[in-house]
Amino acid sequence: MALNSEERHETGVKATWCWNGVTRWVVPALPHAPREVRPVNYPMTGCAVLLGLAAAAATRADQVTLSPSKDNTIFSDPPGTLSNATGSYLFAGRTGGLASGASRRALLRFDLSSIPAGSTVSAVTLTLRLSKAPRIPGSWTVSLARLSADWGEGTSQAPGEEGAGAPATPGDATWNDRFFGSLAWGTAGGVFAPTPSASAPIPEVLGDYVWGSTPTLVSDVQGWLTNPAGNFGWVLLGDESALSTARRFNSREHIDVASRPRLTVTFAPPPACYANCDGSTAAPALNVGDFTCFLQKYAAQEAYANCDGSTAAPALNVGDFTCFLQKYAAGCP
Ligand SMILES: [Ca+2]
Repeated sequence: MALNSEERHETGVKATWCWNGVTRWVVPALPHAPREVRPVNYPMTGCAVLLGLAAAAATRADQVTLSPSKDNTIFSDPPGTLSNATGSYLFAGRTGGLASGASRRALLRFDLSSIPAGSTVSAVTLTLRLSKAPRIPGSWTVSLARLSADWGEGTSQAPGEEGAGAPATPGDATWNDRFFGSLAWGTAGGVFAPTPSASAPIPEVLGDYVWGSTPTLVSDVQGWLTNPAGNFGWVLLGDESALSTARRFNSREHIDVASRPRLTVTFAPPPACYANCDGSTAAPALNVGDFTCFLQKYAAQEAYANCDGSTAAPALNVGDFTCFLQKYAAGCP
């Protein structure tokens, strides 16, 4: 079925009506014209085509898979000065009773600079390789929580299976310090968001595990794109309410590159012409939809909304509205 250019606008609205079995076309609202709704005689097969086009337009996305830029493990064992900066493994959860029942927490940060500024993130997943766990059948929850303070990866390296950690070196993250010897966490064990961004049940069976995309994971990464200086990564938390819940995952230093932590980010790059916020292709490229789009991205604190590129906090402010209006007035080629 041929579709004229108008029909490529506002496809999301059409999708709603398609589910009702009634296909209607919303004429793109012009700044000085009332919104008009008129029915069109598309059969449901035509509806499917429309939905397909909508999906194609909405999923014009790129994807990157990143290794951590740093990772480390902190250990609660007194006096809280153990670390494992350059080891092959990361740990999360509690040890068994014979090993004091102490907790381990892993820290991971990813450099997002390969994602174009102004991109809109749509999905984020983390994959870790479980390489050791107590031989007790059953799953324990392992969660990711956004860290609120920076931390270090020094030169410590735990021996053997690495579960006992190693004495921290200057600049290492430990249970007490985010930079050993110079800066304490403030709260021992790390400072992070009280609500996890993602959680997954991790059984004792070794292999790859994926923390699937959640709105909070997406907003974490989107926020870090907008404000890279606030990107301190996540803490990986095991279940610390019981003994023997610890899980060991391969780190960014593991010799098997394919088994290292992988963060996959799906994103839509910014439009070629900034003011064409919704990326519409039919004429006129600039219309009221771009204002709605800008407001939505501003409300969602997306990097795109930082039109003037300011770096002082808050990055998004009234200057971005002025900037958007100026770019809109200047038009698109
Ligand atoms: Ca490391």
